[in-house]
Amino acid sequence: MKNLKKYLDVSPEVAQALAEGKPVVALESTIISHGMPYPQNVETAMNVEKIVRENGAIPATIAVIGGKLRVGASYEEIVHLGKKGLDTTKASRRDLPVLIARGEDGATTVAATMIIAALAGIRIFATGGVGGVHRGAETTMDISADLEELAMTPVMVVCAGAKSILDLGLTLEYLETKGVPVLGYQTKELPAFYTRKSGFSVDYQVDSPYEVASIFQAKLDLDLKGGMLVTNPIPEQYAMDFEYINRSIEEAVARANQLGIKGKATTPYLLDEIKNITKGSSLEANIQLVYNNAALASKIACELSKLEQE
Ligand code: PSU
Ligand code: MN
Repeated sequence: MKNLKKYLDVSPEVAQALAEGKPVVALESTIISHGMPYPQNVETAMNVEKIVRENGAIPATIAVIGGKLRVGASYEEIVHLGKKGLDTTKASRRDLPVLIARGEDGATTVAATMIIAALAGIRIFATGGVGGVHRGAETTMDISADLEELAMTPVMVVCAGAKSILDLGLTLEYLETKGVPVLGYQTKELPAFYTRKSGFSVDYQVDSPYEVASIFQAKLDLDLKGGMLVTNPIPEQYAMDFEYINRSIEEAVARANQLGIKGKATTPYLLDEIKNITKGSSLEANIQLVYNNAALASKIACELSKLEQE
């Protein structure tokens, strides 16, 4: 890789942890700028970092700051992105070179966070939900770049499944075609973000952080291209009513279609509209599932770092 140092800006704490083979968990920043309102976004991001530490790993929040690929963003940088909200560029794979050349800021999606994590040598990444195949993709061709990234970049993503703003069946088909393992943590059913159930099955149920780490190690050792998706259901006590949330999602999708919302604006629009339709009650569920994923990702990172030292 040419001149990586010119582009990457890794915090001293994360750099040292990586050099010593300690567990590190990457965290994305679109969830901060576009996924939640201020100030809950900043509060959640800081709590997530704390949870990662409590579970034995080092957090590395990733963003583009002044054209640099920042790994281990500071509190000030997180506040900056959180306050700037939707005015921050939502940065996926295609946006990175432009932001770098222009010296601008960007909040990284799952795809862009995976790229930057891999460049820095981080293997595990925790978030809320991933992008996927949108409903109606057979005519709109709206398929998140997150899926292509999972197909090619060697980073494990721990999430709470995907929101049913997506076509979950088509999303699973796409991941199968691209050779991405979809694991369910202590479940056979794909969780649907706000709910523990979706009506769709994962490829494999896994039951411990060690098991997940050993599957991923085999994938890395064999140099099989791409990442892996670990889907972790929202804790029971925070899960939303299946019928209620699905009705709210239907309403949000219908409104987006009426307004002709397209491209990268679609996912942020739907997230915000669902929050409004549910009068904010979806936000608490969203926050809790992210905490749950951060804890699991950290435990997996600890196991993987032990395996790597054997
Ligand atoms: N899904 C969520 N919350 C999110 C996102 C998706 O439930 O915050 C964000 C993530 O950053 C994800 C991005 O990578 O949206 C996907 O956007 P798109 O569908 O435009 O690829
Ligand atoms: Mn899209």
